[in-house]
Amino acid sequence: MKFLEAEFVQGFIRMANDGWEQGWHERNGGNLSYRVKPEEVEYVKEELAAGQWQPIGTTVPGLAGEYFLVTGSGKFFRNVIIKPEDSICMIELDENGEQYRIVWGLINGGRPTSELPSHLMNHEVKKLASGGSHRVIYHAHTTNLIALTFVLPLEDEVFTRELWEMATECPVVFPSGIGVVPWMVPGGRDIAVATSELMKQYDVAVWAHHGIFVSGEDFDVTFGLAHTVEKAAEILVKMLSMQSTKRQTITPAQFRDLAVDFKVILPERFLYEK
Ligand code: 2HA
Ligand code: ZN
Repeated sequence: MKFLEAEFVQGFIRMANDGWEQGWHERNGGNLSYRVKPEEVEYVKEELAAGQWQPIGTTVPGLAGEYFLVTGSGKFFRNVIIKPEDSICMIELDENGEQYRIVWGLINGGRPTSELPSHLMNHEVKKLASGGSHRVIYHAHTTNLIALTFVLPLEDEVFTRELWEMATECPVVFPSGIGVVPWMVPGGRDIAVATSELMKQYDVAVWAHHGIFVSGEDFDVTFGLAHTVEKAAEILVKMLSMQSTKRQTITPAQFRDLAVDFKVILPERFLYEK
């Protein structure tokens, strides 16, 4: 029971359930991973049992020897809270970052998330870019953000600016903006490479006609980021449903004022004149 009582495991389960309750995880949609701290591995060490090494499908040397808690492929977020040992697993990576093995969970068989290459390549990028502070990668099927990928141009500048305008907190919560990945086949190395390229500069990417992909330091910040982006998307969907144009909005000059007071850097490329 110690494994399931560990704070990082409890935090992971709570976040998965929060996503389910938001309606972002129909059936087996979405996936979550957490880069476990050495002291957390130590805490549960006695309950780990190593399975067979398996290829990751990509190479992540920057994560060699690390442990991750991940949702299972084909598993339902809805079930994580009631049967975590069947729905999630902890994996260990080998010393080259080429293979993984399950060390806990998925007791009825199965594999880690189908998006494991995307998760690990993004963990590798964000670990480096954040000096090691980022630990959570989350993918969800956020309804309103997906809807917007049918009507907005698939450009980072447009998604960032339109969502910033929908709620004053947005530029403070995601000042570096949002990257947009065009429609791609999910689960493979190509979408992993395209996403990790964007995540070098952003903490949020949109997968066109598919969902959101976010990175953060802990469960609260990462869930909060997805929640904030999706809330802004919902406001934009509502606004566009009432009227195709805005009567008034937050202006580039007002964003610049906000940046000063809130001590954030808002790249000028998002503050274009319309
Ligand atoms: O089914 O969401 O992107 C899991 C997914 C794949
Ligand atoms: Zn998905």
